[in-house]
Amino acid sequence: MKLTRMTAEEAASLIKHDDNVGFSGFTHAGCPKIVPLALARRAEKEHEAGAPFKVGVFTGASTGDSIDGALARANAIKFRTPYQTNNDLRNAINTGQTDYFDLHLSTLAQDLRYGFYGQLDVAVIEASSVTDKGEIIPTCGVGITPTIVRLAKTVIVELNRWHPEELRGLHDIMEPANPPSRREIPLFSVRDRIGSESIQVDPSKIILVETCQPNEGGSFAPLDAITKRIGEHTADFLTGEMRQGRIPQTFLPLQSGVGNIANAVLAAIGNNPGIPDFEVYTEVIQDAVIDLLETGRVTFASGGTLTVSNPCIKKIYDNLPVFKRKMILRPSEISNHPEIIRRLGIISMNTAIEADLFGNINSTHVTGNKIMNGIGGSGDFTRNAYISIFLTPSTAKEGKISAFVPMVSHTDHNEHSVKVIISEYGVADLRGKSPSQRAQCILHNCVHPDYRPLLSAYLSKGRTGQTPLNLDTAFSFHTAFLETGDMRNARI
Ligand code: 0RQ
Repeated sequence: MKLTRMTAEEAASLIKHDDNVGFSGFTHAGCPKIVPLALARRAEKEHEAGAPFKVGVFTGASTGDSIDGALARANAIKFRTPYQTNNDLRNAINTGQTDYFDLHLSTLAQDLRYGFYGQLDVAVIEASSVTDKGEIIPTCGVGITPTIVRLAKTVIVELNRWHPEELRGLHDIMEPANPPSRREIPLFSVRDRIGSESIQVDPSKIILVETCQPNEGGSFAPLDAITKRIGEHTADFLTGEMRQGRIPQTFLPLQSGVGNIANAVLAAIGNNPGIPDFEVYTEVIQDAVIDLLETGRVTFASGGTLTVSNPCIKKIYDNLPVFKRKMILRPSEISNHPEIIRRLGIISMNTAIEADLFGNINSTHVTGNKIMNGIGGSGDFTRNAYISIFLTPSTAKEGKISAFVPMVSHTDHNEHSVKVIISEYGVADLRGKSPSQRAQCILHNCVHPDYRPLLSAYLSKGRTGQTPLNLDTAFSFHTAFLETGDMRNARI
């Protein structure tokens, strides 16, 4: 059958107030653009006419500005999950305009299948090719696409000709069955293919919208002295583990999180001659991985998305046959699957906003109340990794904020999941240590010298017991920041 074709405006008009909408992609990669922009314009018109217009938004992770930015500015988001990084959306969440619930990325697709969040009305996805029989090839990010196109009543496909049709073969699409019929995920090495190259959708559900839009990718900050030191400490720690025989000489697959620090650390590991060529099993493939694939330091990369700058995606597309031999893109349910992370022995490296002296990590909130981005896949990997590492500069905002505090103002990863913390000052290996030993280890290896006396005083006044916590001053760093703008004014 011939697919139904529409303009972006016509397609957006199919979405009703209060609908639940699922979008393809993971970070800016793989996200539709012109239909969400048309949806935002429509919401503005409805609001001008005095009519309510808000939709629930599900995505793989963060999105490009055309989804989160445009819809947040149009006040068109009823609720949003999971990870987000857009400034306008962040403001909408932190001012109470939009409800947000944070979620482990591996669980969203299955939660939708289980019906936890109600009916999914419309899926809006980006594709590099689509046939009249409903065979769809995604672009450079997969996310929750296989699940939302199956569950939604209407599937709007933005066929984006900016992406080459030859992307076929880059993806490996697999959706597990629901319990009690669920079986093991048969993935035993980073390179295994366990699914199909394409996604099959009932063609009668498809509305086709054609476009040619570039990616909405940003760029990465160059390596500075602090991220360089963090990278070197991480590489030294990993080579030490190899010398001790705790990491095999063939090495183990690496996961690295999102952002500048993760990108820089991966580059530093790649530059360390003590670390053999390695594989990457991660969610977000950033520029550094592509550089290392080119030099051969990374021998294969499995991810959920190509979160790369536009010059980098151009390089990939110009050499697609070569990169297709060295990369696979999977749905987030598989790229972040706890079973696979545990089985492959992945070493996870994610960035913290703050850590406390006992090894609890806050990845998401500033002063406990304001969301930054979200947990993303950091929980999927941290809880199940062979070794879970957190990276952070010892201070933020010109030293007025210490990344190491008496007690985290929000807990995303608790002391039982976090094995190692690394700042530019050094490595705190928390394995096998009691809470008091962990506190001393973090204090001496990771904390900025400006904050060592304060944290030392805090520990010396801690109550006796298993954990030297002092309820009276546990949040003294945060209250000092809120009252004076500088944690160095904390009263212990
Ligand atoms: O603020 O942008 O105003 O300068 O946070 O910090 O140092 O640039 O580091 O880009 O790597 O982001 C944790 C947010 C770090 C990110 C976080 C401020 C700092 C700066 C950014 P400015 P940097 P990064 C897989 C893994 C959670 C999810 C995750 C993240 C801004 O890595 O979202 O790991 N992680 N997913 O100044 C106040 C503090 C602060 C602080 C830093 N203690 N208090 N502000 N900042 N520490 C990815 C996916 O799943 C998709």
